[in-house]
Amino acid sequence: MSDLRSPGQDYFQSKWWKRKDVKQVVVIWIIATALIGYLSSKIQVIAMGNPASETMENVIHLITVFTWASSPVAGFVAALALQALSQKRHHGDNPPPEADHNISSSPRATAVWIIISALLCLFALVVGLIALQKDDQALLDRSAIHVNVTGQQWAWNYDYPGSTGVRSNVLHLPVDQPVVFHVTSKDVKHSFWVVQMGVKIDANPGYVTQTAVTPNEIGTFDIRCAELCGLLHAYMQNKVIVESKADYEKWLASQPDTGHTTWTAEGAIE
Ligand SMILES: [Cu+2]
Repeated sequence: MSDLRSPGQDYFQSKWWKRKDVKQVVVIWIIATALIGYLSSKIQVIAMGNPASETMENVIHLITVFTWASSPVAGFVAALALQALSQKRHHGDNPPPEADHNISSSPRATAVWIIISALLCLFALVVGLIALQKDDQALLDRSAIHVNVTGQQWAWNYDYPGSTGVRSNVLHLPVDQPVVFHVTSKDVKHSFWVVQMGVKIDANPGYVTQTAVTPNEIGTFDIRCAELCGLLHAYMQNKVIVESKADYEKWLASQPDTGHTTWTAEGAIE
């Protein structure tokens, strides 16, 4: 073997795929990819609960696709680490022999990795943009009701434009009815997150952001702040009650006029 060749060249000019350590890495890679892909996608979805809107079903689909697309990368890193850690370690005074292969000096390996990561990024960008476009279309639904959402340390309040000044700290929504949220904050940045409906948007002081969803399940679901906003951020959560149209109308009519509805339906702060 010539001393003039770099270790990386040796590695790729020998029949590297027949090496025992390479075969071990490939086997661990396949197992780790399957485990990481399955567990990561399942645990995330279970943690968020059953979907309460079509938007959430799309979000779960997107999470699953992204997780499976990235799990071979995570699986490969895990396989290299596990294979290396499982080898005999050197004990005693004599140093171990230098490694006879060095993949870091191989231009071919570098090129393969750059191409794979570029393709993965492009895939995430295109699929993500397509999903976002669906959310934007929902904002234009003319049959939607409107709710103004105000975040402040550390609570959410909901105003119903067009009602008699109804303000509530529990969100009520009619089932199967599109709703547009106009979201702002009184103090610092928060993030309005209706967990089981797959809706999340920043609440910024001085601005109104908008998002929309159609709840399709009757029940009680979680609303949380998803932006670290101070000491009691973890407690900045309340509930959304999705009910029949009749129950919703009854609830709205039973609420006292608090004089808090200060926005227009378009979301501008008056
Ligand atoms: Cu917060």
